[in-house]
This record gives sequence, C-alpha cells and structure tokens, in this order.
Amino acid sequence: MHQENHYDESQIQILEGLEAVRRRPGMYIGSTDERGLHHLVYEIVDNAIDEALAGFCDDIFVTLFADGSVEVRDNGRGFPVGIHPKVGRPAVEVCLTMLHAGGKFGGEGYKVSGGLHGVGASVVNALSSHLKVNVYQEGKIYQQEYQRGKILYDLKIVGETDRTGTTVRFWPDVKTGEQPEPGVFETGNFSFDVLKTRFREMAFLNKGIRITLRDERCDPVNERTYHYEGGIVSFVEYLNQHKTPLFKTPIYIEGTKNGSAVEVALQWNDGYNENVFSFANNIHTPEGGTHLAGFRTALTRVINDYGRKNKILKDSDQNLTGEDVREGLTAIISVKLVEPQFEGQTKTKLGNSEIRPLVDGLVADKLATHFEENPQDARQVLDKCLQAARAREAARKARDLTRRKTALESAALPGKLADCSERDPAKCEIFLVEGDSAGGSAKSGRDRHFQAILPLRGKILNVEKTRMDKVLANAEIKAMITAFGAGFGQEFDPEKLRYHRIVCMTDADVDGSHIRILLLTFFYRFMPKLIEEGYVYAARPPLYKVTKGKTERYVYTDEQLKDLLDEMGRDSKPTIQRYKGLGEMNPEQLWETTMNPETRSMFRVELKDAIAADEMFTLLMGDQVEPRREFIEENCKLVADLDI
Ligand code: 1YM
Repeated sequence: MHQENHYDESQIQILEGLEAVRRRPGMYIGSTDERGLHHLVYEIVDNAIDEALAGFCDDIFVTLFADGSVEVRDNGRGFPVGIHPKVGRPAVEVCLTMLHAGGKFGGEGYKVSGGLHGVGASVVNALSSHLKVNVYQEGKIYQQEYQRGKILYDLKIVGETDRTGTTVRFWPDVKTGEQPEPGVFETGNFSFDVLKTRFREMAFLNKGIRITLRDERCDPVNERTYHYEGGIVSFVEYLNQHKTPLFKTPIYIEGTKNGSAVEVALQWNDGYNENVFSFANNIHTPEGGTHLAGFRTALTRVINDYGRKNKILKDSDQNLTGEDVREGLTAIISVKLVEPQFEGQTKTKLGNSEIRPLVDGLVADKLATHFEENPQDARQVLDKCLQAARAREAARKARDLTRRKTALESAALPGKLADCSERDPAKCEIFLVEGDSAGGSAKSGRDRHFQAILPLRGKILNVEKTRMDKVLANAEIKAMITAFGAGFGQEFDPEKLRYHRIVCMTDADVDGSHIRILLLTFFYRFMPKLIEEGYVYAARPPLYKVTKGKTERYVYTDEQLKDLLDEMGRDSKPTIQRYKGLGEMNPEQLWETTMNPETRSMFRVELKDAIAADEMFTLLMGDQVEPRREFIEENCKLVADLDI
C-alpha cells in the first residue's frame, strides 16, 4: 500500500515535470523551429556518445523514417532496467519520464556530450507524440512506450537477443492542426545535411566511434557512415584537404589532468586564413573561452622562443604577434571536462578558469618538443610567420591611412559613393553595383533619402588568393571599407556600420554570380560578423519583362515565366524582353524591380556553419581547380541559393 502511494506521488511529479517542458519547450531545447527539432536527435545521440566515451559502445546508427520518426540505436550496455531505489520504478523509465533524471545517478565520469541544455531523454519524450525504447540486455529485449511523455505500459520483455544496446525511436510532436493536442514543433522536417554535418563533427571529435545516418524517406535510401581512427588529426586533415599544408601530418597533442582531457591537432597551410575551431564536451564554442586562450598564448610564446633561440628572429625587439603565428593555421582544440561552464551571449564560450593553464602548459611543452625534434617543420612555420609579420606591417601602414581619412568623416568617403541623406544606420541601405552604367541607373533610380550607391568597377579582387597588404591596397576594397565605416579584421565593429543593409546588386548571370561570390569571400574573410549578424543581402534583378497590351510583368525565374505565359494564355502573343544585365534597365525599371522595398525581392545571406563556409570559400576561390569543378557540379544549387 505504502509503495503504491509513493508511486502515485512520483507519477504526479513526473507529469508535472514533463508538462512544464511541453508548456515552455524553448527553455529546454532553445526553440521549436528547425533548430529545436534537430536538438531532439542530438539529445538522444549524446546519450549514446556518453556510453561510447565510457568505453562500452562504438557503433551508433541513426535512421530517419518516412513517417517523421527518428530512431537512434547503439551497441552499449543498454539502459539499466533494474528498479531505481528511490522511485521504485525501472531506471530506464525514470530516465525517460523524470525531468533532470537523465545522466548518471551520481556516478563517476563526465557526462561529456550533453547538448545545449543537457537535459536529456525525458525532454525528448515530453516533446514527442510517441516514443518507444528498446533495451537489449542479458539475453532479453525490454520495451516501453510513451505518448507525450505519459507511460503507455510498464516495461516488459518482448523477446530474446544475443546483443546489448539501446534503441530509441521517437515521433516529434509537430503542429498539424489535426490532432487533439496543439503540437510543439513548427516543422517536422529533418535535414539530412544538418544531421550529417553534426555527426561527422562528432565522429571527428570522438575517435573510433562509428556513426551512421540513414535516410529512408527517399528512394533510393541515402546512407553515410562517419568513423575516424585519427580523431581530430583527421579533422585537421579534412579541413586542409583542399589546401597546401606546410608539413605532412598534423601535430597532435593530448593530456589529462584532474579529470579534464585536452586534445589539440594543428597544421599550417600556405594560405592566409586562420581556421581554429574549439570545442568543449563536443560542443562547438565559436565564442572561444579559456581553452582557446590557453592555446593561443602557448602557440605565440613557443614560436617566438624557438625563433629567438635559433636566431631566426634576429633583433631582440622583433616579436611575432598572435595574428602572425596563426596565419594559415588550421587547428582543433577539444576539451572534455566534468562541469563545463558555458558563458557568453550564446552560451558558447568556455568559462572554466582551470582549463587555461592546463591547455597552455600542454601545448607549450609538446609543441616545443615537436619543433626540437622536427626542425624542418619549425623552419617552415617560422618562415611563414615572418612573412605574415612583414605583410602585417605593410597592412598597418595602409590601415593608418584609412584611419587618418576617417578622422575627416564624410570628406573621406569614396568619391564614387552616392551617399544617402538619412543618418540612422538602421534605416540605411548601400547597394554595391557592378559596373558604372548600372551604377548610373541605380543612382538616378534610388530613393536618395535612405539608399546609397557604390559602383564597383569590374571584377573585384579575390581575397582568398591575396595577402592582406595587397587586399588593402585595392581601390574597390578600400572604397567598401571606408563606405561601411566599421573597419575590418580584428577591429571590425558592427556598431559603427553606416548601413544595416549591404546589398550586392549584380547581374543575373554567371559573371554576376561570380562577382557576388567575390564580394562574399571578402566579407567572410575580412568582416565575418557582417554575414553572421545578417547585414548582407543579395538583390534579385528580374530575368524578363513580359508585356501584353497594357500589362507589364517582371519575371525572376524561368519557372515563373512558364507559369505567367500559361496564365496569360498563348493566343494573343505577349512580348518577352530578356534582361542581360542591370545596365539594360532604365532607372525607373531598376527602382521598381530591384530596389523599391515595396516591390523588390531580395534575400539575406546566411551563414549556417563556419566549417562548411570555409570549405566552400576555399573550394570556390582557392588554388585547386579539380575539386572546385566537382564542388560546383555537386552544389550548383547551393551556390545559386547563396545559402552558405
Ligand atoms: C539510443 C540512446 O541512451 N544509451 C545508453 C544510455 C545509458 C546507458 C547505456 C548506461 C549508463 C550507465 C550504466 C551509467 C544511460 N543510463 C542512464 C542511467 N542510447 C542510450 N546506454 N548502464 C547503462 O551511466 O552508469 C542514463 S543514460 F542513468 F540510467 F544510468
């Protein structure tokens, strides 16, 4: 009797807990859009990754089904099925139905992965219209099912098995308007690409684990497996695959102390960009933190010490800066710790202070040893850093010039710029226009109150293949930097931007796309925040004008043209004018089709994933021709969409 009462009580708690999750899902998974939906998968996969990190599992299999459900299967020990002493119910049921019961019951070891909020399987259960768990353990298959977190039946044995592991299949609770319950997610559409990218990253970060993603929603079925015995060394090789590394194998550094594990892999290439990605407990930390800080200080110190000791750095006051030593550097820093503290605006900055000296000490020690033992590698790196330092000096001079000019305010603005009269940046737009003739039409057609025009002459410089000093000497680049008013590189400050909409207005043809990509490459490498914070847009000029009698219609795609012609009827023939370039439009047409906020169509350039973006820009703009061709063939849609 007592036992039963106790059960009732905990049942009430369970329902209240999960009800809280359903009422405010954003608090637990961040959002109920596509991002939140994918988060459900990560929560379940994280449990399997934890089991792998504990040393009991090496194979994780994720399947996307046509009925909207996702199944995650691992070959670990299987969720514990024994009765939980406090609650009096099987542990697996407790984990899936009690909020914050996920993770270890005070066990040792770190729950390493743990998504954004680390709340685990019960949250997924609460936010699923249906969930089924199977545990394979000691020759038996156990099963239990739930509906929106409510238990449908007690854990039962449904068969025999000779394997061990856990399988969780869930149907996210998507808003459909049909069911009695209102539903939680705006969309139920899982993206193969988004999941694939995350699983590849996880496989890199956790060497030896095999993660397979299988998409049964399409015919033929799509399947990818990720498995890297090299771990983050393979990650660095992958990031450098289309670049030219300075030495063959990435340097690998690892160590543990007080339960924290540190892994670093690094390799320089002959390019000019820094590609350093840091992770804490498998979570990408784009805002950096103590692990990144420790890495950076050690790197700069070791290289300066080595250079001085070996007389590569001549006079005692010559010092390489952090930027110098990181030019062309690709590195992964991955730490795993018991109680990670995430800080910063997006909670993606590691705050644990004990990590900084740990990473610093390890990197300093191992890197110095590596350089002593591999003097050719060290020499290559130092030569590279010295060249970077010289370019930096030249760039500084160029920068001083632009700075001095800005002191004169508007007088310093580029002569070609037709500025707007409005001074509130939030209301201002600047159109970067290809060619002087289109620039002329745009200047006459615009609303000069809030729209500025900067005509750009011909192809702009490919910054991917050019060093900083040369980039800054380029007239079109200088004009953009001064017009935007927010500086560039480390000093870029979006607060100072003079326009909150920066619109690339190029022709709707191959050359136009190329110029747009060149512009985006420049933004991405020199002022990435411009893209990250959503200031960059691409204008969409029309492809055709269709005239019939007194009606004039502008058409932006070939598909639209077909639809319009069908709609107009083929009998009385309309006139179709194909626009070859913006220059062919008169100012009124340009205003109406491409610039007037009421009628135009333009889209914001988004940056979804820094790693994918780097890959894309390297491929599109770098040295290697063959992979670029393949990439464009595979991704022509992506390039057309500008969905970086
Ligand atoms: C498809 C998702 O959740 N696998 C999984 C989870 C657990 C264990 C094994 C596990 C952990 C421990 C002991 C332990 C979890 N168990 C718990 C809890 N795959 C998936 N595989 N035995 C098995 O941590 O000591 C939480 S997660 F809390 F019940 F132990």
